[in-house]
Amino acid sequence: MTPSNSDDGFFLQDPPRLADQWRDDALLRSWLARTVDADALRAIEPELAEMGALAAGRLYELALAHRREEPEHVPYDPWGRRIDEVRVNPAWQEYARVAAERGLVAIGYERRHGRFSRVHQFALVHLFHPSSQIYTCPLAMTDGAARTLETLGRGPVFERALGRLIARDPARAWTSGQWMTERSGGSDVGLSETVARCGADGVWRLDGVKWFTSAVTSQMALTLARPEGNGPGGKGLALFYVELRDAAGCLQGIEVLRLKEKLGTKNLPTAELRLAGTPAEPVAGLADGVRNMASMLNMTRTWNAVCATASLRRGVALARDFARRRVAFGAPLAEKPLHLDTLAGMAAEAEAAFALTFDTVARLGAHETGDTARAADDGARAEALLRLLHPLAKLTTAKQAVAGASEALEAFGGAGYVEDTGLPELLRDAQVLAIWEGTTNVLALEAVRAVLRADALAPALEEIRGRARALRHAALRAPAEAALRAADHVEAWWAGATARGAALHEAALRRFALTVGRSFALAALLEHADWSLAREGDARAAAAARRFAAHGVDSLRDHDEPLAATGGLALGEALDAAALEAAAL
Ligand code: MFK
Repeated sequence: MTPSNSDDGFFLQDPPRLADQWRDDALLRSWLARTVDADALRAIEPELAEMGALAAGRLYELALAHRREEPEHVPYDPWGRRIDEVRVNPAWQEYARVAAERGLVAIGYERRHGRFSRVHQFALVHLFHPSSQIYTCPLAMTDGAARTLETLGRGPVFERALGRLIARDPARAWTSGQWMTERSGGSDVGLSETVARCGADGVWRLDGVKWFTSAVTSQMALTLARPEGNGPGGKGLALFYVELRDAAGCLQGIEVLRLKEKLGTKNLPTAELRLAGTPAEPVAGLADGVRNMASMLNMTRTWNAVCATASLRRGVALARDFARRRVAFGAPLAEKPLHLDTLAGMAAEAEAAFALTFDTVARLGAHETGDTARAADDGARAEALLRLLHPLAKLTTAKQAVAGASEALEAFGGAGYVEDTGLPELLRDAQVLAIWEGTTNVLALEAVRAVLRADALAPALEEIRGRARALRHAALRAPAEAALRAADHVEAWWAGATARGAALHEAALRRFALTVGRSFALAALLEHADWSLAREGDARAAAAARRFAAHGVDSLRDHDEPLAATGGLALGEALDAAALEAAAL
C-alpha cells in the first residue's frame, strides 16, 4: 500500500501495526537456534509461534481496548459490610487464563526440557509481556514464591500452595504477592515494622502496614515480619506465608487502605494494606527473613530484565513499522538515513539487552536443574556469577528500557505523546522497571556484595574475555577490543579501589556495575553475532554489536581522575562541600 497522509482533505495517518511477534523477532529465533538443543527447540517452537501470533493479535487488541480501565477498590458492599474488593478489567482476566494455560510460570517447574526450561519459559514471557498490561508483575512474584517454597517450604501447606502456583488449570491457579515495602523504606527492608506474634492457639498473626503491595488480587503472599522479641535488621525478620482469604472468601485480618495512584502500570492494582492479626505461617524458621527472601528477589529481578528487554523490542517493532507508513519531506521515514540511524541505535540496545538477559536465563536454568553443558557452568564459580548477573541484568536493562521507551515515543513525533494512540504507556510502564525490585543504586550495591562475598568478578571478567577472544570474524574486532578494554579497566579499577584498603568509593559503584553489565552484554552479543555470521550468513547481530560498543560500555573510564582527586565524587558533580562530606568517602 502506498503511504498516504491525506484522505479527502482530512488528515489520515496509517497507525503502526504489530507483525506476528515470533516471526518478526529474528534475534529471538536465531538465539534459540544457537543455544537450545534441536529436539527441545522442535518441541518448543509451536508454542512460541502461537504466543507470537497472540501477542500481535488478541492480547494486543485487549491491551489497547481496556487500557483506560483501571482497577477499582470497593471498600464496602451496599449494606455496609467491609469487603475490600479489587476489581480489574476483563483483559486482566484473559491474561490470567492465557498465562496459566500456557504455563508461563509452570514451565520453569515442570522442567520438561531440562536446563532449557527457563529459556523456554522466558522466551514465551518475552513475547507475552508487552501485550499483557503488566500482568507479568503477578506472574513474576508467583514464580519467585514458587521457587522460594520449592527450596525452603516443608510440609503440606506449602506443597499445596506450590501446586496452585504452578497449576495450568486457570480454575486452580493461584498468583502470589511479594509484600516487602513498608513506610520505613523500600530499599532498607531491615527497618520493617510489621510484628509477628504467636497466639496461645499456636497460630502466628501479623500486625503492620505494607506500603506497596503489587497485584493485590493474589490468593497468597510471602512477606516479612519481626517475631516479637527478635533483634533489629534483616536478620531479625522472618519470612511468612499468608493466605489472603478464608474458606468463605473473606479477607483474613487484611484491610485495603487504598490503591496507589501511579505514573504507569495503570492496570496493575497496587495497594496499601493494613495487616491486623493476619494469620501467617513461618516458611523457614523465625529469623533471617531477608536472606530467605533472596531467591524470590533474584527471580523477580530476572523477570524484570526479561520484561525490560521485551519492552525495548516492542518499541523497536512499532517504530520500525511506523517508519514505513509515515511520510515526511517527500518520502517514508524508512528512507531517511537520519531516522534509520536512530532506529538502528534503538535496535542495538534492545539486542544487547536480550543477550545479557537470555544469557542469565540460560544460566539460571542450568543452575536449577544441575544440567550443565560445560564444566564451567557448574559449581561455586557458576553460582557466584549468577548471583552477580541477577542484579546486573536487572539494573542494566532497566536503564536501557527507560531510555529506549523515550526514543520510541519520539520516533512517532506528536503521536507518541498523545494518549489515545496507546504509545505513552511504553514510557510510563518502562519507568517502574528501574525502581521496583531494587533501584539502580541499591542493585549496584548488591552487585558489589556479590563480588565481595562470592568472589563473582573474576568469573564475569573471564566470561567477557573468553568470548571476546574466541571470535573468528574480523568484522567483530573493534567491538571485541572495546569489551576487552572495559574488562581490563574494571579489573584495574577494582584492584586499585580495594588495595587502598579504605571503604570502596561508593559514589562510583553505579558506574562500576553498569560497566560490568554492559561489557557482559556486549560479549554475549558478540558471541552470538560470530555464530550468526558463520552459520546464518546474517550480519545483523554483528552490526548491532558494533553499534552497541560505539554507544559505550565503560562508564568508569572518564571518571578516574576526578574520583582520585576528590576521594569519590567528581568535584564538578558535587552539589556543595556538604555533599562531598555526606558521601563519607
Ligand atoms: C514486570 C517485571 C516484574 C517485576 C515484579 C515486580 C513486583 C514488585 C513488588 C515489590 O515487592 S518491589 C520491592 C522490592 N524490594 C527490593 O528489591 C528490596 C531492595 N533492597 C535490597 O535488595 C537490599 O539490598 C536488602 C533488602 C537485601 C538489604 O537488606 P539487609 O538486611 O541489609 O540484607 P543483607 O545483610 O545485605 O543480606 C542479608 C542476607 O541475605 C545476606 O546473607 P548472610 O546473612 O548469609 O550474610 C545476603 O548475602 C543475603 N542476600 C541478600 N540479597 C541477596 C542475598 N543472597 C542472594 N541473593 C541476593 N539477591
